[in-house]
Amino acid sequence: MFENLSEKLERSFKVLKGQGQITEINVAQTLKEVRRALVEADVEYKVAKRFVDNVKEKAMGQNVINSLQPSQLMVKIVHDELTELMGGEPAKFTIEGNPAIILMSGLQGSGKTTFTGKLANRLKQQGKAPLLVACDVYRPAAIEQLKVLADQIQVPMYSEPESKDPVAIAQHAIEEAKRTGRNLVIVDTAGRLAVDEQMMTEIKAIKDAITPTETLFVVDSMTGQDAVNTAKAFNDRLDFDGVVLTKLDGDTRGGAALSIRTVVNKPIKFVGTGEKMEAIDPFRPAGMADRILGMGDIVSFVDRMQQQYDEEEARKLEEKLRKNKFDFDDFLAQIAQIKKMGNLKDLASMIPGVGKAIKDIDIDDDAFKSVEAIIRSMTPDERHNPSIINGSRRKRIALGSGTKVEEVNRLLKQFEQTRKMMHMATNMSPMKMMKAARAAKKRR
Ligand SMILES: Nc1nc2c(ncn2[C@@H]2O[C@H](COP(=O)(O)OP(=O)(O)OP(=O)(O)O)[C@@H](O)[C@H]2O)c(=O)[nH]1
Ligand SMILES: [Mg+2]
Repeated sequence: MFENLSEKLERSFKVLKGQGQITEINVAQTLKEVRRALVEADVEYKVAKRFVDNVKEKAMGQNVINSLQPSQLMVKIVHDELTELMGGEPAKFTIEGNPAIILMSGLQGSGKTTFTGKLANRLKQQGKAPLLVACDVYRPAAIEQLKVLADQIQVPMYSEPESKDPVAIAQHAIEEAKRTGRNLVIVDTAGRLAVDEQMMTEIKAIKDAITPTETLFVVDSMTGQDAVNTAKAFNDRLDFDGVVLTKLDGDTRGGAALSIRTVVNKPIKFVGTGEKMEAIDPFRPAGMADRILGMGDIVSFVDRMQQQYDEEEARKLEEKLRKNKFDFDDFLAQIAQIKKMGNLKDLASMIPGVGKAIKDIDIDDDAFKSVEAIIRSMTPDERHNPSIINGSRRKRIALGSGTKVEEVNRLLKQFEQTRKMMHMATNMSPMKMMKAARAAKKRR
C-alpha cells in the first residue's frame, strides 16, 4: 500500500543525508521532492502546498537541536505533519443508543455492503447484537448479497423483497430490532451518484427518518482525487459523521487518505483492506503515517491479532502442548486461524522492517496449500498419531495430496521438531529452557 509514495518520500529525505544541519537550501530541496511525491500520489495541490509550508516552518524552527541528524529530524517532522493531515487523534466512533443506528452511504461499488458485514462482524465480537438492513431496492441481487454475508458472520438480516420504499424498510427494521432485542442496526443502502438528484434526496430522507448514531460515507481509495470530490458532494447533502476508506489493499496511491480530512473536515474512521470479513481496521492517523514512511504499524498489527485471538482456544492448545497431545488436527486449526487474519503479506508488512524486505516476495494464503493438502490426505488415526505414518503410508499421502514423498517427509519432521520444542517450552521454567538450549547448541 502506498509503495510509490513511500519510496519517493524516502528518496526525498536522502537529499539531507550527510548534511550537517538543516538549512534553508537543503530544506527547500527536500520539500520540493516531498511536494512532488504528494501530488503524484494524487493529493490535492493546495493540500500538498500547505503541507510542505507547515513542514518547512517546523524544520527551520528546530535548527537548534544538534543531537539529531537533519534527515532523521525531517522524517519525524513529516511523520507528525502527515498524522495531523489525517486528523491527528483517532476519531471517536459512537455506538450508543438502543438500538444504535449506523447508516451507510456512498457510490456504486465503493464497498458499502462488504463493509456493512465487516462492521457487524467486528461489533458482534465486541458484544453487540447487530441487525443488518437491506435498503438497496434497485439492484436485483442486492438483498441476496447482504444475506450471504449475514449468514457468514451469523447475524440476522431484515429485508422486504416486495417493497420499493427504503425509508419505510429502514423504519420497520428499527421496530423489528426493538422487538427482537437487537441493539445495533446497520443500514446498507443502494449505491448512488452524487449528481443523481433523486437518489441523493432518497438517502437524505432515510437519514432524516431514522436519525442514525453514525452516518458513514464509504469510498474506494483507488479512485484518488475523485474520492475527495465525491466526499464533498455527499457531505454537502448528508453532513455525514465519518469516512470509510475501502480497498487500501489494492494499488492505491494514497491521495484520498491524505486529502479527505482536510477537504471535507470529517474524520476517516475505518479502513477496509480486503474482501474478507476480518479485513477491517479502525483508522489511526499516526499508524497510517508510520506505514507511509515505511516504519510499519505495530499497533494496528496488535489490534488485529487481539481481535482474532480466541482465549479459550489458546488455553486448550496450551493444555494439549503440555500433555504432548498436539496433533495434525490442531495444526490444521492453527493454519485456519492464521488465514482468518487476512492476507499474510498485508499482515507481515505491518511489522516494522519486514514490509520492505518482503515487497517482492510472493506470500499469500497459498503458502499453506500443500501443507493443508498433505494433512487432509491423512486418516484421522494418522493425524492423531503421526508416529504410525510409515513408508507406505507416506507414499499414499503424497499421492493423495498431489505432492512428493520428500514434502511429506519434510512436514512430518518439522511437525515433530515443533511439537518437541513447544512441549518443552510449555513445561519448563525459563532457566531450564536456557540450559536446554545451551546443551542442544553444544551437541550440534
Ligand atoms: N480488495 C478489496 N475489495 C473490496 C473491499 N471492499 C469491498 N471490496 C470489493 O468491492 C466490490 C464491491 O463491493 P460492495 O460491497 O458490493 O460495494 P457496494 O458499495 O455495496 O456496491 P453497490 O451496492 O453496487 O453500490 C466487491 O467485489 C467487494 O468484494 C476491500 O477493502 N478490498
Ligand atoms: Mg451494495
